[in-house]
Amino acid sequence: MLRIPRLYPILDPACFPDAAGMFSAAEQLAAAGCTLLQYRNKYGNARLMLEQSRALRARLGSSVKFIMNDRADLCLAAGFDGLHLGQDDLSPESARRIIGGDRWLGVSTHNPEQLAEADKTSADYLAIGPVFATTSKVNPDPVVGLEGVRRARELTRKPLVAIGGITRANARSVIEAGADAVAVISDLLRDPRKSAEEFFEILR
Ligand code: 3NM
Repeated sequence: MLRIPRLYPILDPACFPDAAGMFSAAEQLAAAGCTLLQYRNKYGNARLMLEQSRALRARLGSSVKFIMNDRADLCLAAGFDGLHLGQDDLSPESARRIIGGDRWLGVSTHNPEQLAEADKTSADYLAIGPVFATTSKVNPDPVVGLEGVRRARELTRKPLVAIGGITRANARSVIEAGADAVAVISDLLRDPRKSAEEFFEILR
């Protein structure tokens, strides 16, 4: 079973003024000790997404594991280390056939039924969310709260990633509820290096 770092930053180009800002944030996160990053782009075309993914890899090298959101094809094309699927993407088994057995596969879930279902697949880790209210996702599912994290913990032995509205102020409570890691967009945007260092300090 894989060992997932406590902090799992998600880079979404929609949250940055330009690509250079996103690349700079990625470098700062790596400097703070982040070893796992997800690239999530809900608006870009495939060509742009591949360009940005390759640029991320070129800048950060292989010390960081890169996870592609949604797109198995771009995961392979960019030489990424894993793929993260939502409930409307390819099924985990279909995606697994494309990415092979060695790359990481993560699956987003939003309630106990989805989590139990995803637990039966070859996913390497499961995500549960949104734990708290979030403005980073369009049409988020209802918040599951810390109780949702506890319930998820009871339903799987796979590494559990909590997502949605997680900040330095509430991250500790999310880990205490049973999550192995927190996935974060907003609370890493301002001064990414300092913020990530503070997350690591809080989650030690
Ligand atoms: N997925 P922030 S919540 C990308 O519930 C994403 O599956 C979610 O961003 C889910 O840290 C979310 O800014 C947004 O709240 C996370």
